[in-house]
Amino acid sequence: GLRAGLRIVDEDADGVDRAFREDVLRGLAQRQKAVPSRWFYDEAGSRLFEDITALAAYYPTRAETEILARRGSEIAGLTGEGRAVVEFGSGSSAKTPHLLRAIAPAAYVPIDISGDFLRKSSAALAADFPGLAVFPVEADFTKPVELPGLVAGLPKLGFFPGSTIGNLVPPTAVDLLRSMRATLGDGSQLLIGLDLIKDPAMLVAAYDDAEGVTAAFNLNLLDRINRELDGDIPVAAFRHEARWNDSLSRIEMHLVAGSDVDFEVAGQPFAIRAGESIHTENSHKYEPRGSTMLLLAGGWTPLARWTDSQERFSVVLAEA
Ligand code: AVJ
Repeated sequence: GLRAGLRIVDEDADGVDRAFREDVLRGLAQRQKAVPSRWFYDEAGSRLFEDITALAAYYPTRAETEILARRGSEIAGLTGEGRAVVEFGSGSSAKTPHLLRAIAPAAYVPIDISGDFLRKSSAALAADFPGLAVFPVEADFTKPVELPGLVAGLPKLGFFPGSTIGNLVPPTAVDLLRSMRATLGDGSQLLIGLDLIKDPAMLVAAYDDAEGVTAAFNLNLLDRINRELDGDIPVAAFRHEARWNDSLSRIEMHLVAGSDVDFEVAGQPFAIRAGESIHTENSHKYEPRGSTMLLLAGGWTPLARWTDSQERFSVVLAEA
């Protein structure tokens, strides 16, 4: 059953607005304009991301789900019984049932910054797993999170699917892994999804689909800025672009200006020249040794690694 939600971070609407405004104003003032990708996920953006996961070209969701569905008993053999599963950024918790069915945990602790989403998906999951104790925690998991006292005595299995770690540049990714280590404690394990380096054409196709859903997802950020930060960015002057940055091993998403544009956001003037871009996302891809080095730097020792049948995506189990 669903236990009383614990409100650890109570960031009010003003607090979110302030952080958004600061990130956007700082990012648009840079020589390479940039807005952090975490601001994609307003209501429209979250819906568009769900649409992305169903696209033929966007392989990560299907590949990772295949791994979790097929490797459940192997994963369970290595995690053992009786752990509390702690999911970071649980969102809609779409992949969680596979894991919960496989390892039959003692408790499930979804952590998400979005309380509404968290409560809805926790309630749905608790209904599907009637015997499972569910303790949702509304918090920013980029910092160490205090877990509910009722799971304090249980060994933890952190769950961080979706290759969300890929959105972070390596130093930030290492900080996050260390925070998770602090949240989960000694004796814990982490099950994490990492996307693999592959043919750049396949990578670019996954981030620039023919249906234009990813383009809409990227451009929605400008609509959000205009709406929430009193902006007048001419959205139609920008086009979506996905680039493979080979030296940094990442897909980058940009919004490229088709003409010289002047605009305002929150009373501040900005200008962008034709051909210049606003950099909106990094999605880092790893080869096996790179993911091992990243995890080790973050305080985690890999125990096992699985890929899907087409070797597009990896899931790694590591121990503290
Ligand atoms: C949710 C961060 C894993 O990087 O693949 C999908 C977001 N961006 N298409 C990713 C995303 C464009 C996605 N993550």
